[in-house]
Amino acid sequence: MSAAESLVEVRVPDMGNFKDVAVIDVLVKAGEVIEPEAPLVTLETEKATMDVPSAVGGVIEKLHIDKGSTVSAGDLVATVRTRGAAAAAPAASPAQAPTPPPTRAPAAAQAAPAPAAAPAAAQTAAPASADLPPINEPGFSRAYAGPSVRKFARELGVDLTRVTGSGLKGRITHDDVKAFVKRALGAPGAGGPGALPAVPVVDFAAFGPIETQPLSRIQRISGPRLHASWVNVPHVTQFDEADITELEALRAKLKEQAAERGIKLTPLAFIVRACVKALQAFPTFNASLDPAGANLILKKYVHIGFAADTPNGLMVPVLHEANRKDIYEVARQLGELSGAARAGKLSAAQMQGGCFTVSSLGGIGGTAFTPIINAPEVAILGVSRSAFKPVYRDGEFVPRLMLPLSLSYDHRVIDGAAAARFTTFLAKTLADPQALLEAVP
Ligand code: CAO
Repeated sequence: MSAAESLVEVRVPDMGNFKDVAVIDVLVKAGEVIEPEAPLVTLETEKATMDVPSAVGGVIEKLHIDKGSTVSAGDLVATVRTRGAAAAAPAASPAQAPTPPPTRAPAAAQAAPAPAAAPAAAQTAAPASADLPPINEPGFSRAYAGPSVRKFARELGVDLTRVTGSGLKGRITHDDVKAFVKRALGAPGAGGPGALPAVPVVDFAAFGPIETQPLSRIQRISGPRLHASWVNVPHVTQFDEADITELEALRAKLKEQAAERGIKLTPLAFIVRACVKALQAFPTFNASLDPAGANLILKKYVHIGFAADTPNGLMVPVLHEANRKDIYEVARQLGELSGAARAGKLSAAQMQGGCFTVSSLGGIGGTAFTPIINAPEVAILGVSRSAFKPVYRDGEFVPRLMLPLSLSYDHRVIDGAAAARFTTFLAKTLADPQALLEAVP
């Protein structure tokens, strides 16, 4: 042995009242090079398991215990040959024996000082991912895991209190820590980092009779698009009401006359006309973000999509150049396009180029809803069923026909104040139907 080398005895630390504790695993072999704090053996009491670490690094000169044997405090576990400064490390004396790692139990072991590695590791703990929650230190020191698992968890920034142990009696293993990190980052095969958590798979037939119906072709196309918008676009919905008492009175007067020309003058035609004016007044609503999200593309045309409920599912025909059409032309084209949508005869061009969408459920019912933006558009107007409500005017309540508006907008592009201004403008415009009848230049 050279002068710089020395032999260090690693002994079983104080384990409180426990004696004749089973050695359930031997983690190193004679001749193996180990780092300081490397676990040598795993012991199991009636209540817990714990690793016995070596306080020093070096080469395992001799192992003194076998798997399956029993040990008590002070028993010799291994002799480690150290080099240089390591020789000065705590050694043969039982009083200087390596401290046991904290375990959930026994109580005496919990009361023991923290392992030497922990404070140093705590200083260097750098989470593998900023997504991992911070470490709960008191909980971490009580977690039921050996020193090497603790060290590993420290390196990855894993809070052991959040890890479920799969080992004997709930002991946390390396694999448990790895599985935790994989889950936190999004497991490979589940979509990689940032993957959405999966919805549980349920065997519905286990609870009663069921019938399986395939989604329609349109549902299969529109579903992922709706989902993409829902997860990519920060939606906010602004609610408002428009007084359409006058509008409905005017529409009732004009309806028959329009019908003679083969036009169904529905509330939707007025709403689309009002939207055109609002989009002209607030150009950021008639825009899209570029794919990098760095620029806003303002459109100099106004093509308005509208949701149509068809036997095959939701379709969104587009009324092109809505800004160049008067109310009758808007109404005529809305009728033609919704007819074509219901018949499944819309061309691709008739569904493309939309800048803003109107989704009217007014003919069906409801008081408000939160429509999903037809991305990359930046806003969508939901319209619910109008109803007479008491409105306070000039010192008294008067019955007014109120139309509920629900404007969902992309908050990356549109501020809440702008959205409120937009719906206020829209409500004011709908309250003045004569202006909506004006010829379009
Ligand atoms: N409040 C009260 N009544 C309303 C109304 C409103 N907001 N909007 C329409 N109505 C009335 C109409 O006046 C009409 O009654 P009359 O025949 O007595 O005039 C009746 O409801 C039916 O109107 P309509 O449906 O024929 O015409 P429309 O222009 O209002 O709507 C269309 C056309 C295509 C938008 C509609 O048929 C439709 O498909 N709506 C569903 C849209 C949808 O599914 N949106 C959800 C998308 S998100 O899943």
